[in-house]
Amino acid sequence: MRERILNLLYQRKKEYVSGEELSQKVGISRTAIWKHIQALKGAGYKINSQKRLGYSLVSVPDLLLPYEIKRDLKTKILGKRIYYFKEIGSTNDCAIELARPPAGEAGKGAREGTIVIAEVQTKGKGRLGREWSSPFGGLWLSIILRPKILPTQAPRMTVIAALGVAKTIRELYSLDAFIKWPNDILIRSQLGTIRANGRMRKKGSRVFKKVCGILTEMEAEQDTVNYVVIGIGANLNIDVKKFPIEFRKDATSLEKELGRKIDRVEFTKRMLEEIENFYLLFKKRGFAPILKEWKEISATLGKGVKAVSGRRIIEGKAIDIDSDGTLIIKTKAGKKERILAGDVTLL
Ligand code: BT5
Repeated sequence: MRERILNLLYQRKKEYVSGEELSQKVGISRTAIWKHIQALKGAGYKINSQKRLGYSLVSVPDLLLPYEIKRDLKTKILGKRIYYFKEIGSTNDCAIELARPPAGEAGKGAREGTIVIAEVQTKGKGRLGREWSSPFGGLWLSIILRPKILPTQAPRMTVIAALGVAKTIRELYSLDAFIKWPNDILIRSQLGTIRANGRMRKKGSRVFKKVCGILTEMEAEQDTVNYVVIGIGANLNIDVKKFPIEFRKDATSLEKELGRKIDRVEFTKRMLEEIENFYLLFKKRGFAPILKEWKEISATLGKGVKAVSGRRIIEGKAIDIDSDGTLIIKTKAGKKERILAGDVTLL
C-alpha cells in the first residue's frame, strides 16, 4: 500500500498529487493516505503537504529502503521480500534465523531470494570468527538461496555472488575489479606512493585493495542443502578512515576510488540483478560457464601466492581453479597442491 502511494508520488516527483487522487488510485480513505504519508516522512522521505494541492515528494533519503530497491528491480527471485534494519548485529545471523523453519512448526522458513539489509552492523562477521567493519555508507546484505547442490558445492554460491559484485563495479564505474580466491573483491588502483606488504611502492604503481568480502554460510543434511546464506559486505560510500586502523592498509571503498559518492540504491539493484543472472546461468548450464568468467577476472591466477589452510602453509604460483572451486598451487619444488579453503596473500 505504502509502496503504491510512494510510486505515485515518485512518478510525478516535485509536483503535487491530491489526496483525493491518491485515495482513489490506491483504494483507501484520505485519512489512511495521510497516515501513510506521516510514516513515509518518519522513514526520512521529504514530502510537502499543501491543503488544497495535496502531497509532493521533494527528496528521498540516502538509505537502502526496500521501497527504493524494489522500484523497477528487474529480478525474478532476488529481493521479492526484503527485511530492512537501520542497525543490526549481523545480517547473516538474521537471514539464518529467517531461513530456518519457525521453531515447533512444520514448513520451510523464508523463501528463496529473501534479503536482509542493514545500514549498520554492530557484529559484522568475516570468515573464521573475524570481524567485519560495517559503518554507515556501505552495503551489508544477506541473500537466502535454496539451490539444489551438494553441501560441498556451497563455495560455488560465493563465486556466483563475487562475479555479480565484480561485474557491477566494472560496468557501473569502469573500475578494475578482480576476484581474489576465495571470497574477496579487490580493486586495482593507481594510488601514488603507498606502503604495501611493508615495502614502499613507486608513485603510480598499482596495488590491489579489498572493496568487498563475502561470507557464505549454510545448513545441510547429508546430501541436501537446506539453505545457503550469502553475506555481502561492500564498501560503497565509506571514508576508509572510519575503519579500525589495522584494517585500513588493505581496504578501499568505491567513494575513495572514484573520489565521489555513489548512488547506493542503484548499486544494490544492479548487483542483485547481476547475481541473479549468474545464478540462473548456473541453474541452466552448470558451473562451467561461471568458472570461465571467474577465471577471466581472477586476481589470484598466475600470481605468486602464500596460502594458509588450517595448519598448512603453501607458497608457490597459483596455476588453476578447478570445478569444485579448489585452488591449485605449484610449489617451487614443482609439486601441485590443492587448497579447498583458506586465506591467500598475493606475493
Ligand atoms: C570476509 O571475511 O571478507 C567476509 C565479509 C562478509 C561481510 C558480510 S556483511 C553482510 C553479512 N553479514 C555479516 O555479518 N557478514 C556478511 P574475511 O575474508 O575473513 O575478511 C575479514 C578481514 O577483512 C578482517 O580480518 C579485516 O582484516 C578485513 N576487513 C574487515 N572489515 C573490512 C571492510 N569493511 N573492508 C575491507 N576489509 C575489511
